[in-house]
This record gives sequence, C-alpha cells and structure tokens, in this order.
Amino acid sequence: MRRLLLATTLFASLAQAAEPIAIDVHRDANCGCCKDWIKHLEDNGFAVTDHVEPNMAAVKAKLGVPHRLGSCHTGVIDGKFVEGHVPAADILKLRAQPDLIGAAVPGMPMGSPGMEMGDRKDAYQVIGLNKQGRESVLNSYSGN
Ligand SMILES: [Cu+2]
Repeated sequence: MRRLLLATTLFASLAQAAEPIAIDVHRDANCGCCKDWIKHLEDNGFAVTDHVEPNMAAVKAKLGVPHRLGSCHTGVIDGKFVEGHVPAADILKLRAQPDLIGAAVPGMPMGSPGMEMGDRKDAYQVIGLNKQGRESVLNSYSGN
C-alpha cells in the first residue's frame, strides 16, 4: 500500500513537470522560419498558440518591441515579448527575471533555433530589455 502511494506521488510530480508552457506567437502567413521556431518551442515543452497577422509591424509596436531589436515573429509569454529566434532555454531565463519586459534575438542569425542552415552558425546574443529600456545580455552563442 505504501509503495503504491509513493508511486502515485512520483507519477503526479512527473506529470506536473511535463506540463506545457503556454506561449502566443504572432507571425506573418508566409514566414517559414517562424514555423520552424514554433516547432523548436513545441519540441521543448511549450504549447504554442499561433496567430497569423496581416501587419507584424503594428503588432511589434503594440507589444513595445524596439525597432533595433526587431526580427520576424513576436512571441508573448506572461505579458513579456519574445522577439525573433530566441532559444527555448532563454525564454525560461526571461520568465525568471521579473525586471525584464522582453527578450530578443535581433535579425535572423544563421544557426539559431528555426534558422538552421547545415553547419553554418552566426555568433549572436539574446538581449533582455527592462522596464527602463535598458538592455542586458541574457545569453551569447558563438559562431563558426
Ligand atoms: Cu525568422
């Protein structure tokens, strides 16, 4: 009986750990790399609500994404923006920092999630933005 209870408890906590993380993604209808990024998120435990938008510039302006940090798609999680090809692990970092209003991988660097091009890798950084408009480096990836 005791063993059964333990097994049940263990199963319950595992199920909880596997709970998907909800994120909204706004993208243009014809954006292929956006779909590949969504796939990357889903493969890493996110539940994506996909929004096809006629005007991404308007969406970015509304969500407070600065022009200099712009990329293709824009995600929203816990009210924070996730701009461009941000790796799933760095979205978790963003969530853990209450002072940040968003994170971005500006442009479309080769080798970032959803931008795989064989072995080609650009160096890129994940930039965090705080309420005061100050940027910080959340993570750095090296190129080849
Ligand atoms: Cu892209």
